[in-house]
Amino acid sequence: MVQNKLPSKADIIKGNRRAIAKAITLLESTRPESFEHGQVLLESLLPLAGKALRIGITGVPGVGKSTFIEAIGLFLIKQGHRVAVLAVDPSSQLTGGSIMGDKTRMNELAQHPDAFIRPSPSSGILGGVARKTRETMLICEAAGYDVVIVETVGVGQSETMVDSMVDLFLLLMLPNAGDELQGLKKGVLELADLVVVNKSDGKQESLAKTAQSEYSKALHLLPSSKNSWTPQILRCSALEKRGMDKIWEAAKSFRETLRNSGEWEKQRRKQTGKWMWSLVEEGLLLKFRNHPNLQKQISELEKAVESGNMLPTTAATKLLDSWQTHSK
Ligand SMILES: Nc1nc2c(ncn2[C@@H]2O[C@H](COP(=O)(O)OP(=O)(O)OP(=O)(O)O)[C@@H](O)[C@H]2O)c(=O)[nH]1
Ligand SMILES: [Mg+2]
Repeated sequence: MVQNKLPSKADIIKGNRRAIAKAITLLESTRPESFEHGQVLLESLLPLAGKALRIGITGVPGVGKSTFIEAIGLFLIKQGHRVAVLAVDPSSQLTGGSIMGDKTRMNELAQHPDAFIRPSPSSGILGGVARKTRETMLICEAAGYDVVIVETVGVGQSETMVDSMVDLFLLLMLPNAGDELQGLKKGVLELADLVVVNKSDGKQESLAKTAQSEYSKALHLLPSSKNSWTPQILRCSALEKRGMDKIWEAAKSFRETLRNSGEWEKQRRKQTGKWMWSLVEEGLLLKFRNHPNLQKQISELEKAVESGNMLPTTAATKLLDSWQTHSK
């Protein structure tokens, strides 16, 4: 890539969308040179990042995530905020990405000059998706987006991963409490700082009210959550764009509580440390698996373990010993 084609730091800070998009493309690149340029650029922008409120949003398919993001996004823009929406969708390689697939549900937001919407990076590995999303988040923050929303589809691991990159985790729920609670992935409810019962409109409004009180009870039965904040259960209608004010009030109150207790900074520091370690783990594993001197042994031992001729512990010890010998 020619040097002068690289996006400039100044353009990104000014919020130039083309420059932001280019920077993200560099970070997502698999070409070592482009990747390197992306990292240098990101490093130079780092001092300007970190000022946004980072919100993770999850919920089962059809709960109304896209409709909700459109509603809250437009609400926030009206309040003078600038909103970036990123997606983490480990399956996006197959589906083409959740955000792009239904951009029609975020039509107004997608076209707004104060919003930036980016679909999930299309890398099959969850760790890879996480890294790119984190880095994209930093670019967006440096570009002046002060609310970053990270959407994830409700499939297993991705919630925990999104939780490790945001400040506030918001769980959207359907108004039919009983079924929903059972259908939820274990542990997801415990991650939530805000639980929002969506579709509280028309015939479903009374159902939503019941759900709200059911969830309140359920949450109080759970052991105390990640921090000193008591999770709140709210209701909204994303379709009718009602309830956004209360949700935003709760989000601000959350930030206030955690800032006052010192947990805000602590959580961010912990997340960054964890991020470093996950990169180390990923890198090591990749080197290990691709080590030219280990290939033969890996496939032999794998076969031996799978056929029941060797204990996994024995095989793992052998491989780690060889790795140690070869990486000296
Ligand atoms: N009545 C009502 N319908 C809603 C509300 N929010 C979303 N819907 C409808 O629910 C359906 C699913 O909404 P989406 O926003 O696409 O849901 P999603 O969670 O993004 O779904 P996936 O992208 O498939 O995971 C659509 O038909 C929406 O119009 C709401 O507040 N009230
Ligand atoms: Mg959607």
